[in-house]
Amino acid sequence: MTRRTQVAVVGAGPAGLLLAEVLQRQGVESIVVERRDRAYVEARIRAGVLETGTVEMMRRAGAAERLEREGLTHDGIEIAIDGHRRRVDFRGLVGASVTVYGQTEMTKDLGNRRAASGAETLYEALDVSLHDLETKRPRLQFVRDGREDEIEADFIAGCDGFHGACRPSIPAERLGVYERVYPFAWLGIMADCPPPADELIYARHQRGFALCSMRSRSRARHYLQAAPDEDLDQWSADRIWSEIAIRIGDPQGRLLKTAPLIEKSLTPMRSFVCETMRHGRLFLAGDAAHIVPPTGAKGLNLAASDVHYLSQAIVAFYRSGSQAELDAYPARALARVWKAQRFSWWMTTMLHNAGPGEAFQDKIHRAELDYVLGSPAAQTSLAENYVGLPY
Ligand code: RFL
Ligand code: PHB
Repeated sequence: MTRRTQVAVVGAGPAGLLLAEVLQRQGVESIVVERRDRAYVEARIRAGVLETGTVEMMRRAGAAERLEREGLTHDGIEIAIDGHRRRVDFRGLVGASVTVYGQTEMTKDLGNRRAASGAETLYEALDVSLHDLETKRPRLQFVRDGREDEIEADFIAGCDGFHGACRPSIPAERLGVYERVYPFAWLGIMADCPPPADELIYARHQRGFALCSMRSRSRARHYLQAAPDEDLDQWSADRIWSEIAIRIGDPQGRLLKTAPLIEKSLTPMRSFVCETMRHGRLFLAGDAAHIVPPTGAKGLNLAASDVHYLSQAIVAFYRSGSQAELDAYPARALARVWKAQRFSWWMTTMLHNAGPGEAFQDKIHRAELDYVLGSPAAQTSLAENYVGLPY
């Protein structure tokens, strides 16, 4: 059967659901097509720090009620160098803050909003393929419940993440891609215990980077710099907790509470930008077009800013018939993407150990961090980028 809609959205992650719901509230209809089932999508533990702009996008999607009630406002972060902690005061420096709220919760809220509005989300859609992208009637084909299905749309939004089907549908010779892979990864854990401080602690230590984050006052989310091929079986809970304690400067474990691990995973670190965010009537948004290393907490927030620019362009098209905003989408989105790439790369290199044979780099990065913590001007720049550049 062939379904017909205005915007066919591939991927029900934050980018896809946010786009579909923001469009819905502006009278533009869409169908979302997702490879996994809803429970899987909503349980994927990832980001946790939202910029003001991302919170505003949740409002524009009509899905911010619980976020406004349960999200934790953070006015700053702490940075530890070799165990000595200092605070960077975002509110004092730039008059803004961030909101700590799990990506899992954000996806659930958007999924509920979408279900309540009666708009269609087709979960467990397999073998998605894109067709006729350079015509006015692009199509999506896929298999669901063992049957072939098709959507014909005015536009296709590629919100299917880094490993999705949309970016590979652009002819290789048209793709402009920039990439850097880092020689380290993050070992991440989650546990039901209070975090060691009221705000996040980013730590640079001779033994490697550590981050103490949270999902709530009773749920901690922590990360340790590890090798990209680290064997997680070598990391018992005790070893992980004591390593975090050392790296944040709390070797006696006075601040760091512990609890059984409810998750343990390894995340590779990569910077990636596909500058071809549009091909005919296909538009990419979020991780489908770009990946940042997580140190600056920018990935999910970039997905939200892409959705801001893309939804504006699509709505303008339906209101005025003009393509101008659609034509401008890649340049507008990329201007912000590259600034967040720079910030994420800078935070990553400054806070991690560069590894064996890189003693000079390590000295420079440590000196840079020392400089930042001693300079109100440098801290202002960090704060301005961390809370999110304006749209
Ligand atoms: P997603 O979340 O990957 O969603 C894409 C969706 O598309 C589906 N899909 C397909 N559907 C149909 N057909 C196909 N062929 C498909 N292929 C894929 C997938 O199943 C999925 O549901 O991309 P999206 O929506 O662009 O969202 C991006 C964010 O998820 C990502 O940038 C962040 O999680 C990155 N990130 C962080 N970002 C922040 O802003 N702040 C943070 O604090 C932060 N911390 C993190 C992070 C990412 C992490 N990991 C695991 C990569 C911490 C970590 C550890
Ligand atoms: C998280 O809570 O998962 C998190 C927080 C800050 C980051 C990255 C991840 O920079």
